[in-house]
Amino acid sequence: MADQDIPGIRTYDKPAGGWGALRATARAVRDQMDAADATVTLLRTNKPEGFDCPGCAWPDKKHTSTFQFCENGAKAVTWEATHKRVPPTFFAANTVSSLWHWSDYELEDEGRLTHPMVYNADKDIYEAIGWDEAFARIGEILRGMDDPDTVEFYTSGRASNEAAFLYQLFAREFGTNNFPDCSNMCHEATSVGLPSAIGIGKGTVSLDDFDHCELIIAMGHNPGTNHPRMMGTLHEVARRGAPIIVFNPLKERALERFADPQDPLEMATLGSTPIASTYLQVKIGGDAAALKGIMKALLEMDAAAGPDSSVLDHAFIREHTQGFDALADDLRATTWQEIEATAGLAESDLRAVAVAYAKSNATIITYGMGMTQHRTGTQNVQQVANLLLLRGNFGKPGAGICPLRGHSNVQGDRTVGITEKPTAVLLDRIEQTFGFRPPATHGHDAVAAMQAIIDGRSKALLCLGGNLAMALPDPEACLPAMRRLELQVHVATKLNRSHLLTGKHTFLLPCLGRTERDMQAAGPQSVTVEDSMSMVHASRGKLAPASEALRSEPAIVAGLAKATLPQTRVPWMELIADYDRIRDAIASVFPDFGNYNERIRVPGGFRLPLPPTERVWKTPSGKAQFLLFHGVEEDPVVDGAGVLKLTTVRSHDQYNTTIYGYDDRYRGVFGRRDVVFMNKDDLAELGIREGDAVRVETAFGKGSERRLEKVIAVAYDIARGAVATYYPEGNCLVPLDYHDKVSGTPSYKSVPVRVMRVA
Ligand SMILES: Nc1nc2c(c(=O)[nH]1)N[C@H]1C(S)=C(S)[C@@H](COP(=O)(O)OP(=O)(O)OC[C@H]3O[C@@H](n4cnc5c(=O)[nH]c(N)nc54)[C@H](O)[C@@H]3O)O[C@H]1N2
Ligand SMILES: Nc1nc2c(c(=O)[nH]1)N[C@H]1C(S)=C(S)[C@@H](COP(=O)(O)OP(=O)(O)OC[C@H]3O[C@@H](n4cnc5c(=O)[nH]c(N)nc54)[C@H](O)[C@@H]3O)O[C@H]1N2
Ligand SMILES: [Mo]
Repeated sequence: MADQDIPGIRTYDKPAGGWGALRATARAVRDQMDAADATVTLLRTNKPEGFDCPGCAWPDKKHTSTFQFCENGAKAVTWEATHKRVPPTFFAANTVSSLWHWSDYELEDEGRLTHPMVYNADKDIYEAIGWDEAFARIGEILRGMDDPDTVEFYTSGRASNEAAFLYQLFAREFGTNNFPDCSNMCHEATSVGLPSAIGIGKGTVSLDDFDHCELIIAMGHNPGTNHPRMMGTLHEVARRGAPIIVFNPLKERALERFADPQDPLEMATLGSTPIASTYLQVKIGGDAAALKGIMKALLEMDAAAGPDSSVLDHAFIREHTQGFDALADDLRATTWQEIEATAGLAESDLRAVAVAYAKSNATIITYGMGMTQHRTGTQNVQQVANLLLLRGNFGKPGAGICPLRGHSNVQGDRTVGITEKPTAVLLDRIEQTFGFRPPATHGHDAVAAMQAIIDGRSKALLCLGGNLAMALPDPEACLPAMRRLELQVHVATKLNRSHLLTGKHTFLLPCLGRTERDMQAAGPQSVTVEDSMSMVHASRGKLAPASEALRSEPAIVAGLAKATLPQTRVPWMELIADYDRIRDAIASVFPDFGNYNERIRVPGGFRLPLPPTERVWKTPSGKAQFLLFHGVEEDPVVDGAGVLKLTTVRSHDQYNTTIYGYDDRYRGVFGRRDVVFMNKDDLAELGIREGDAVRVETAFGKGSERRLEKVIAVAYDIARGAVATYYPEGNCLVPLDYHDKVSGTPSYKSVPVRVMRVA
């Protein structure tokens, strides 16, 4: 669809996967690792005695399967296991101010951090520091804080269960529930929205369910890039003829056609398999309306089919749910005109989805950030649950809800206590196990933490991984605020921009990655992680650590805690000597982890209980709940002249704020990221030609002060009225308080904007 003469913009007419994916993998290996090391390392990914892929949270068949090829998994692994290093001499040669001018790609591509470092403001450089001294100085500063609630404990979702458990214990013994975490920017709508609907804030399907489903509805996710191992599953489902209905404003190549590198015939013949049977280019933010349309159509079909109708699962609705009548009233009161206008889809298309859904005896709905990162994120997720409940799609093979989680252990971190709103049960159990009473006052999530930092209420920020300043919206407000902090501690594998926003005292503490051997007093250790289907399993790295000075995340957290809390009740050093002891402590606080150590020694690990799979509903009423969606208050400017809706997405060559490279192969972009994807009719209406330099402005609030400059317009097969750009570049257009009021999730996927040509 691209003009041929725009540099780096080409039409990509091949399927996703295939030989292109193999070539890209070879390139990732060549750029980062020795080929021999890489082969051995990649072969250990997701194996019983191997390590869990840091790429995504999609499960594996019992972690026993033969090697599953995955281009973006290989990128994640080789990026971590790279031979490149960032030693103290690098910092001596580069001031922090000079590093600021490096791109995000260049910063991380320098390689792995090797030594603990402390910022010296006089010289504007990071200098090496010993571990004990770093711990002692951090401990002293933390002890000097007047109020524990002025300290923020951020977690990014790569941390293992063991590291995350110790981290929350440290923060709570210190005296706060300030747990901003990456999940707050990601699947918080799931964590908050689903418990009131089905009694648990997690997905309910297992991999086996994909063998039995008769229909998949895939909403707002891009698995060819972000959950590549899911493509094997979708490929199988498509090949056995089950329909896959996609809701996505952008045409994503992997959801259209995929060549499975695992399939010798497809590879040899350059064949491919169509994935989506129907592709509906919903308007940005139109999913809840689309779901209401499908439900409205179902209700009408059910009424037309008479008293014995099986369009709805009446027995299930009677026995297991509450709120059906109110839902039905609301759907009848909602007009097709409203639905069509908000969803941007025709009544006939939504009726066709309802027919397919009514035919299927077992449906899975999968969804990602295209559903959660909206001001209506929580309601979007709840409408998914409603649709599934109408036909009893819980607690039977082949059916259920499948949120595609982000980071490889983001779900596990939440399970083991990273939450700013602890339950009384959690506090009691921590007290019973460790003998101190943790605070009960609710703490900050990610947005609230940054707001507190901006206002000066919070003075210290500890980060267990991640790149918080770049991940959050509104860099204009966040970046200067970070520099005003009294203390920053970053536990990290690689250098990123947040590390350059130095406060009064700033420390970089380099840690082991998943791929590396973790040796403690009792010998080599495994950690555990939970995938997006609630399977908990062990992960053990084998590579020699990137530097002898590295420590594991649990050991760093223990070191910080011990140095900060002289009266601690937690035997930190004993716990980290042998991670079995951390797991015993986890099992003592969370009974679902009973016999934790035995159960992770079984290949594949174990599954945490998911009551909805047994049609048990841990809601206050004991029933699953239909929850209504009436829409949110209007956007400040929704349909003003020339106002479009912006979404921010990941390219094929990035992992969140980590930029592996500048290509986005499946969308036909090569060697650049400064693009804005637009519908060709919108371009024409605005008098913009493809390749023109444009400016994107937020269409409300400070308005034209929020600008993305120096980008070019690219015509793309995207819904009318929708605009897409890359994350994190687009974050400057998202106000920090423009978020889902229920879950706090920033509305990264739906911002009213104007686009104009610049000279
Ligand atoms: N290689 C790689 N793997 C990753 C990551 C990565 O960055 N790189 N990130 C990890 C993390 S933390 C996460 S959370 C996941 C993210 O995985 P995804 O959820 O797939 O992430 P996004 O790139 O944000 O893509 C969201 C999709 O939603 C669509 N979309 C945008 N707005 C709307 C809308 O209003 N409605 C609908 N229906 N669709 C919409 C976009 O077109 C895009 O296809 O992946 C994880 N895995
Ligand atoms: N506009 C926009 N913004 C978004 C999103 C979006 O779709 N659009 N998505 C949001 C989502 S879903 C998420 S999850 C957040 C991501 O937010 P974060 O999780 O904070 O960000 P990452 O980019 O994943 O963090 C990368 C850094 O993690 C460190 N790291 C990597 N591996 C390890 C490890 O094993 N241990 C430790 N300690 N550190 C490690 C490295 O130093 C690396 O630089 O961003 C959010 N921001
Ligand atoms: Mo995420």
